[in-house]
Amino acid sequence: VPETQPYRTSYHFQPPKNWLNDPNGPMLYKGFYHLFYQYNPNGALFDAGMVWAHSVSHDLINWIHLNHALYPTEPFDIKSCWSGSVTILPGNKPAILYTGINANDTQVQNLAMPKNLSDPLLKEWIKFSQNPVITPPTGVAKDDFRDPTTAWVDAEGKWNVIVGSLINDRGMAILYQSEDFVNWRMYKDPLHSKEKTGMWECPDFFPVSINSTNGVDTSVMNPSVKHVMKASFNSHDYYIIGTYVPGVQKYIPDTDFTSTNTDLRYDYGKFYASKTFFDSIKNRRILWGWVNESDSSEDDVRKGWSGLQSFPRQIWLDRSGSQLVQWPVEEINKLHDKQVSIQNKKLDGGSVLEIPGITASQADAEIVFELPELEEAELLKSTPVDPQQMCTDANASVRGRLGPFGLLALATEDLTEQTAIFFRIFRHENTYIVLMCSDQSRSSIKENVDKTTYGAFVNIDPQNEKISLRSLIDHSIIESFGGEGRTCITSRVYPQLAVHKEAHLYVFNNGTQSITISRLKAWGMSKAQFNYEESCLNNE
Ligand code: DQQ
Repeated sequence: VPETQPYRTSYHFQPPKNWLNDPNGPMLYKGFYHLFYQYNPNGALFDAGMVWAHSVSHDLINWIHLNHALYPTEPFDIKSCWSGSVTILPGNKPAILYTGINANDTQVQNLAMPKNLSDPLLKEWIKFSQNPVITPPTGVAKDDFRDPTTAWVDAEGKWNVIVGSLINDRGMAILYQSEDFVNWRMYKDPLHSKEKTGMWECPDFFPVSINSTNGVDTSVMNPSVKHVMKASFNSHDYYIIGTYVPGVQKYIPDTDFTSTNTDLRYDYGKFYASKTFFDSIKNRRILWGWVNESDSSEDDVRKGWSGLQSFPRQIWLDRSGSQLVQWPVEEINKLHDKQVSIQNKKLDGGSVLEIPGITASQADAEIVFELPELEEAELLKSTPVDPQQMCTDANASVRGRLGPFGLLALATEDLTEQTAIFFRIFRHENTYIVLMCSDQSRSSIKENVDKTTYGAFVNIDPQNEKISLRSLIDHSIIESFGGEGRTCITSRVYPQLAVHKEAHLYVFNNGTQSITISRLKAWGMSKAQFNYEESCLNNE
């Protein structure tokens, strides 16, 4: 990471320059992971003329940037090639369905196929000559119809795909069916919809195993799976878990979206327009999400780029069946450099402990806390409802009893700059409540940066389980996983002083009660390799 670009990351996916947003069509093909993504080849901000940039990897860590897979050329996508997905058709033939912005600014769904299936890199894509294959139905505005999902096969052998939309203040997943992947008919009802949710961008619909962390292929339907419906709206990725009844094309959520802040999210910080795919080699489902900037557009233009992809996360159904769990893919271990460990260390109230000897600007830290004084937790009179507000009202500098305790990341030695990721434990009637916060308020002495505090509850009972925190720290992004991945919070920060060698990492306890670090492991991270296919350089 050059000194002049302190915010570029060392192991998060990003192109060398320009604007990036949604992950598109992730897949595994002939041993290569493919990641396409929304990209503006002309600048650091979002604009017309979006393309599908394309990169491939053997390990989800090191990437080769290829030529753009799709870019505006035809009347049906002349203004932009927007988001979409890949479906692997029988015979191991990948097909892209994507949204084109046509000459008339209408959002239409287009099909593209690889030119040469024997090329594992799938460098060239051919747009179907009779595109578009799907156009907005009556009653749908021309700019509220986009982002087709990976298709699945139903009990009758038909292809099913959903497209995000909005009708009369009701966000929805409109269902289309096809026998040949070319001719699509709209099903009479949307697969799901909900009032007051906004336009459903980048929907995702996939099965998760009830009894296993393994993933399953998108077309799997049997009593051992539940189905997840994800939709992106109001700047967040919300999801519900439920039962898919294929014959009648009904999706019955266990609990529907409520349009309140109790709705489940993949991430309670910055994370949007995400997409999953099934990795058939390692039998897992992997999630990618777009993490946008928190600095100003002027800053983005100055630095020449904007947007990151999250670190890829494995995703599965929690034992409770009531939520999902996410965890960085195991390949991250390849980047682990120098390791520091701490065991059974008491942290008195009001203390700070440095994690020394690793590159704190690019690190992976995992801590398990024990709470010997759990009964001392603060009592809450009523059931708390707004965790983000609780984190905002009491940031890391506000002393509590059990907590705040956690990490101070990208911190200067004098703690002037610091991003605090921490927990507070409360008691309400006979239960304990675990609050997780990511406090960016002191992340930088710079102004004109969005320093909003994020917060969420962690669905664990500290009487039976220790409290764990893992944070992936990478110059200007911190992805935190609380309660072994039950609650995730991603933030973007722009320290001015705590950069490179000036960045430090600490464990802190700002409660009055002592806690114990039962174990801590932290690694400095090596830099991932990002290379070009030679010919790529001629593309821009
Ligand atoms: N981004 C794409 C759209 C999608 C939105 C355009 C979500 O297809 O709805 O870049 O971030």
